[in-house]
Amino acid sequence: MKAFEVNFDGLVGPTHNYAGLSYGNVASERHQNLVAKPKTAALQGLTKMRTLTEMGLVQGLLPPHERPHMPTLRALGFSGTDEQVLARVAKDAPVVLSAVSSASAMWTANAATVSSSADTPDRKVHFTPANLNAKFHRSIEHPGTGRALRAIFSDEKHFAVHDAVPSCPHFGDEGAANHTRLCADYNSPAVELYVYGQVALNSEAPRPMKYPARQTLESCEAIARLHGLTDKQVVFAQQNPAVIDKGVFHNDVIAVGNRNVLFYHEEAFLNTADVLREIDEKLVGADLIPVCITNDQLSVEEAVTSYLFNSQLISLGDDDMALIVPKECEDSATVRNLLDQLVHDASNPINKVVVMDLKQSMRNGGGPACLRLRVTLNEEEIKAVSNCIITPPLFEDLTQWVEKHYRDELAQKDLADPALLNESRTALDELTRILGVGSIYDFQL
Ligand code: SUG
Repeated sequence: MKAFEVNFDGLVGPTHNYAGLSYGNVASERHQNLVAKPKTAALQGLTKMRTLTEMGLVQGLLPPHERPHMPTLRALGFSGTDEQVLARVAKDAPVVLSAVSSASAMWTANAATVSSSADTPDRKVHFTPANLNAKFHRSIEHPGTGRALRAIFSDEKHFAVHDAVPSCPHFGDEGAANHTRLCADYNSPAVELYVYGQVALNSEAPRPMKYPARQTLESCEAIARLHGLTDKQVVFAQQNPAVIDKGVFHNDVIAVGNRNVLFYHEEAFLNTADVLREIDEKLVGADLIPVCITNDQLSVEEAVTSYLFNSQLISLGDDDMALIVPKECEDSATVRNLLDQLVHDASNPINKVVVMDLKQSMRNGGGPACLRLRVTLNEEEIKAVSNCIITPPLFEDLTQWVEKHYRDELAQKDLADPALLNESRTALDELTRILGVGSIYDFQL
């Protein structure tokens, strides 16, 4: 049966803001306290979704989370009416208010790790929501993500949604941003590449000196076990700690793969030659096509500012591939030249580049690849997805919904405004009706 890569993009939530919450993510730190434009951010994301549908891809979306998340504030001891809770947290712990207001669930590459039914022993698509325990504002996402995934992938004949692995540094997990499914064809069995930043239990193993390594080998192993994968189906590779210290907080900031192509920077991994050999040995029905960018061609620093590797690498038909790159790639003559060489190089199938303006998300360190969760689905599974597949009418409804409910601008001081909480709840309540996903938010239960 034919299978497709379906991208589920995160719809940007109404509280999109710049709080500088992600130490180790240079864009997040650099843009702290900037006034955000939530409406523009959501429309930029929707435009990317529409562009991919127009290129012939099946495109899905995942709904935003409820923010500010009042149950978290109450669990932290803030009490009284919602207005009193907001006033107190704004005064006593403004960073906590920023964290529970973050629209970070938009970066659905961190929502979960996904194994396709072609890879799993029970022939179901398996999802494990990421615990995201490295950052407080992200650690509160996984219960909401699990609920949304269970609403959308509700058919237990085809889908299995696990709970996140235990949320502690030992099992730090950032989801699909550190996971790549390499295969001959979407419907053929794959090698799943799991990239980790450190080994939690081995203090001798290399680890970054400056910035945190968010993903552990132990969590990668746990997820592969949960999904029923065997040794022959997985490759565990360590990220080069030196690039984490240069701002590569997820592997998808320095590498992207599609089918049998791996586009990566030479500094991305430790022991690169071994990693490539193991992938190639385990890949069934095709040879790996490594597309390496060297230090001489592009520095790691420029890879981080341009976000070249945070592109989506997509298939156009059977033979051709396109890179969906952020507009920031156009700002660098080096990157422009590299892209030009890449599309004219007949030794790889990449022959088209599409530029997207995602500036609002990019300023928080979220490029095209961060904004999407890839789910390989065959024709029958696509039919079983309850909702959330983009069609032209749904795109129109969502655009109108954003225009109606989102603010043009949002600053840190606005997060304490009780009107923002009400606006957000009204918007999300309406969204669940538009999407037909039922009640998925705490305020609806
Ligand atoms: O976890 N930024 C996100 C960006 C996630 C990007 N995802 C991938 N690479 N797949 C993060 O660091 C910044 C929020 C703020 O500072 O307001 C933030 O959470």
